Amino acid sequence: MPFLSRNTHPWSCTFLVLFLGLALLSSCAKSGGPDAGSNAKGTPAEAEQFIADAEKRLLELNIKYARADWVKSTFITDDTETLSAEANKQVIEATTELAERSRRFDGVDLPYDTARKLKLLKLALTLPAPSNAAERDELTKIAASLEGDYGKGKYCPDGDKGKCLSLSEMEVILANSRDPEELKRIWFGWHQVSPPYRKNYQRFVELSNKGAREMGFKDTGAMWREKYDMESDAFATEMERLWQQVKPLYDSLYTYTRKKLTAKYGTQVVPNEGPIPAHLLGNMWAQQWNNIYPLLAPAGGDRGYDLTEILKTRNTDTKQMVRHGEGFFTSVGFEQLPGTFWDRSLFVKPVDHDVVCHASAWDIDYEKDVRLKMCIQIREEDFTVVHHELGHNYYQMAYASQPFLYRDSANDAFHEAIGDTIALSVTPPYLKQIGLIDKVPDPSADIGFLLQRSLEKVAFLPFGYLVDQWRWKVFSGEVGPGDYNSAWWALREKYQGVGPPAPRSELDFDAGAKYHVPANTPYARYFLAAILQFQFHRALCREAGFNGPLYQCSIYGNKKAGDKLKQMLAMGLSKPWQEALKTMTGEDKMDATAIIDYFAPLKQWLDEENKKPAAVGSRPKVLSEVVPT
Ligand code: X8Z
Ligand code: ZN
Repeated sequence: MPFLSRNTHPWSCTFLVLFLGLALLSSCAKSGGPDAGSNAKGTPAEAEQFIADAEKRLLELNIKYARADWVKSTFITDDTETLSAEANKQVIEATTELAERSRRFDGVDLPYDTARKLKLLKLALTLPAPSNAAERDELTKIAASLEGDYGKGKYCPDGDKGKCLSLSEMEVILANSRDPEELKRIWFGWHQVSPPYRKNYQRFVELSNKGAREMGFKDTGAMWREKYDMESDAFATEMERLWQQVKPLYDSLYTYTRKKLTAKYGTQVVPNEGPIPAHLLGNMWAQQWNNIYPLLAPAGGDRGYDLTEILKTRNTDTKQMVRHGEGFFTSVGFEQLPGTFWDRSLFVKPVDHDVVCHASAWDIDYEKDVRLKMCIQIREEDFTVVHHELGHNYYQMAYASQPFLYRDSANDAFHEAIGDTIALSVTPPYLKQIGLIDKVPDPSADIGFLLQRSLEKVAFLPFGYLVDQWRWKVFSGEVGPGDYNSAWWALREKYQGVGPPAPRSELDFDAGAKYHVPANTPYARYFLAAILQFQFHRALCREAGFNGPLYQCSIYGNKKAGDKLKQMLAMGLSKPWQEALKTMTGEDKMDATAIIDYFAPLKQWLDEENKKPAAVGSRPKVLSEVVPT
């Protein structure tokens, strides 16, 4: 629910979930003020006053909620969960009531902004919360507990409570170990976290759908798809169009990766027939493969530096990691982050209490009190995530001067794409400029650079696409509770060509082991953002007057590109996303040609490599050979 999620301060995570989950679901049809229930049409002047009052009231309640939810997410206890849920309930009640009352302006001829804000308010209200109070409460509680359960999740090998591993610790092992047995143990260990809440999730889906239907939607998934200023079905078609554009690139990367993994582990571990086992790809969800770059690096064309090594050797601390991100934004003309950001953010995983470690960027007061919550580790992956999160924070500050109902991104994928767009400018010459490397590697390292980046960006595409394919099917009932797990793996095999380390059953709940499922955060945004960020990058590079290959462009220090970016960010949600896109790129459609251009030299190289005989077997397998299409 992008418009309602605007009312959620942390972009991407926790709170989004709460809002998407709780708020969505708990619509309390409370009768409101003096005009509630009146059939009389309101006048344009009344509509304007109504919106002004609504914005004031919602701003206050949302700030209260943001504070309570921040405390909850940085200190998970029963009490903080209750306090946060209570504040959330107040936001929900007010929003519900206002949306009800706004109906008296339906069909009235109104000025553009008033009409748009009324529409946003109504969209915010399309929360699938059953009107039945007991069901609404049940749903609210389930939604709160699901994210908490994920956040508290641990794996204690051999049941020894003294040796428990957090998700962060397990992620490090998944990234660095090359022992398939250890990788498998850790993978299974983490995937034990979700079966206990599988039943709750099932109930959550039922109740949420009930709410969505009461609001006139087919189901919760259809409601999510409505949020893109398009017909629900047209949006699904648009996603598929983009996926088809990028699929050949993914296929080339997949084939190459498979060959290298077979060479490393043998066909006993990577069977010639069938998908790549998910525990071998360096990431708990096999969603990004950059951590196994060392296994895949081109023989004569390694990228020539290891940022994790460099950051560690220099004893970079978490604050310096964030300073690097800030430094990029200020170089293109953004202000420094406010003092309160540094005082109030959470950068380090506390040792003595549970927090929601999944990174998120918060907008506490809708002005300057922005914060980062992230258990930062000193490694390249987190260097990139810091840029991602600061993109959210700079967006939040850029639209702070808009009226409350416009304080959000053009659509949720825009919010996800900004920091990543900046991170695309983290090129070797940039790293040299800021003193992180001594020498820019020579051009023979370009393929290594592109390969590393493709393992982060291209490998992600099918995962980004399939998470909501699964959820949409679950919400629509096409996948019933008895098939949650088999449907999840069918999609993972079909799109990613990845399978579980050993057969799974319906006692498992592997989709639930991915944060955004228990947290109820829509995921299509990340797929779209993965494509949009290259479109943004191309436009900003053009603005900066860069003419070379797209992958060599960095807008570091370029105020002209920065101004262009700021112009779009400052629009917030005041115009449909197509207009925002046009402001920055001159284009009004999402388009994958930029990501394809960016990786064109790599694609050519991969295709040459893939023609060569494999060390094991006669020829590297392509995706369609191992996974029936
Ligand atoms: O959840 C995130 C961000 C916060 S919005 C850390 N991402 C997705 C994920 O981790 O699954 C960024 C990439 C995809
Ligand atoms: Zn994000």
